[in-house]
Amino acid sequence: MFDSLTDHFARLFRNLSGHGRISEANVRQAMEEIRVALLEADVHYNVVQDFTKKVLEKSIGTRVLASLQPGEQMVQIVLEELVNLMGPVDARVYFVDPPPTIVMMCGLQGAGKTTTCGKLALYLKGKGKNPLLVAADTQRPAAIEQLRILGEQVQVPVFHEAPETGPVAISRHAVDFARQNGRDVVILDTAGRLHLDTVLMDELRHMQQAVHPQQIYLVVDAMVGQDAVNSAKVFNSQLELDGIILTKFDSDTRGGAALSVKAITGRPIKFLGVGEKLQMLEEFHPDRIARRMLGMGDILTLVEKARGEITAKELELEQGKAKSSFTMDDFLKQMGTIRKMGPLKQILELVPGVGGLLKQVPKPEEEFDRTAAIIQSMAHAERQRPELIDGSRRRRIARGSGTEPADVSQVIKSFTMARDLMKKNNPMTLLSQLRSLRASPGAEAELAQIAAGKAPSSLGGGKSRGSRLTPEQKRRLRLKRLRGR
Ligand SMILES: Nc1nc2c(ncn2[C@@H]2O[C@H](COP(=O)(O)OP(=O)(O)OP(=O)(O)O)[C@@H](O)[C@H]2O)c(=O)[nH]1
Ligand SMILES: [Mg+2]
Repeated sequence: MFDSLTDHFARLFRNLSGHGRISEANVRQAMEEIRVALLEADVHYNVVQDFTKKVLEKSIGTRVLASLQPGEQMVQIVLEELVNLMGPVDARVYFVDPPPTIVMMCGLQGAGKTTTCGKLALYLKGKGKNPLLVAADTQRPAAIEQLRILGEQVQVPVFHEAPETGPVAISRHAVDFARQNGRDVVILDTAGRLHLDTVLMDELRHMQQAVHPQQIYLVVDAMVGQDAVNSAKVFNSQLELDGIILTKFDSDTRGGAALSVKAITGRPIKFLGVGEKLQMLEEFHPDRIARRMLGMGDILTLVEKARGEITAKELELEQGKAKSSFTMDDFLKQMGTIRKMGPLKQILELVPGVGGLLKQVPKPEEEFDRTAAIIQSMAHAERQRPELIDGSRRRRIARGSGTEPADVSQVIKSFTMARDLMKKNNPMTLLSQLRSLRASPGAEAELAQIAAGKAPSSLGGGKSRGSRLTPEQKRRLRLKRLRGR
């Protein structure tokens, strides 16, 4: 996700932090670099101009120029302005009383409307709602079947009628059905068109007039960039959108659509689609995305993902292990749990300070698989007590797993570090930390600090309390983390 943008920012802040103080000329030069980075990320020209102007105004004030930590101050200003650019947004869906709340999904062909209907149904079910999916795309015969299958997967009923009935009548009938059957949210899947045309807009407007949806969401493919933003503007002028759902955010999007769409259309992004699977819908939080763009990680989202995957039983087992003996087998299991949370690259990007490291491990899945193969090639006793592994055992394990002895050493080293971390500094394991973070009342503030790169102690970054670093050393360490190295 926005690799190039993050790279640009990292380089820039690294340069700035090299100076004890910075001059107005330094700030202006940095702004020029930010301008280029944003344009390359396919952010709308007007948005870039406006953004750089705002950052520049703030930066040439005393806050940066008179500061002893100009680089950090500048990062903070850029962060604030990125957040302002994408927000504010309330990611919640509003429900009407009496029900049902009607949500209409619209967008160009292939943007991800039907998939997003399924995702939203699952998300709302998680919020205790009883949604009804409606196949109001009568253009493509296969569309009804596609929605029916999705409905089955998320266990939400799908209302459909013969295509000849037409989308307007189908929508009306669906709302009646929902009223009579206690379905409190109606999600209308509509037809897409290759281009914006009056037929599409007329159809959507007729549906709107027939059932008065309380929420109209435009589904936009993040990969399309600028063009997507332009089409969003047209949709908004015709339909008065309530929000935008940006899909395919897991692909190699440059970030342009995410950064431009609010400024251009005045409508906020409400959700992000981050994968084809139905649980891969994230609420949109501008501060979290801005942090990811700056390579600062996103602990809050990480915690939310962990919440879904870590079972109480796993946690109990792990905590027991942390107290007694943590073995290679446990290490393997822990890796398996993290893998379940989603594509590793996506997960790792959320960890503060890890963004930059990903460059060195372009395919973390393969790295995980290799580690697993190495552990699986160890004898039972070796997994319990890796200190048994001497030179000849190491060569045997390497042969067995198709790796090099140095790889085996590396795995043992990572394992030892993880084990020591649990025993000494962090009595709580990684998984239990993720779980406990959400449970404690002050967690949000603590996490915001961690996410700001201040003290990622909970993820094994070392404790800041009680350390004997000088303020200058601490400052350097913080900057290093901010830069994701
Ligand atoms: N990687 C990724 N793929 C997605 C995401 N959302 C949707 N897709 C894929 O995009 C393709 C099109 O999705 P659909 O939901 O059929 O799109 P649509 O807008 O309903 O398409 P039409 O009804 O033909 O206009 C499918 O292959 C989906 O799996 C996402 O967030 N990430
Ligand atoms: Mg569709």
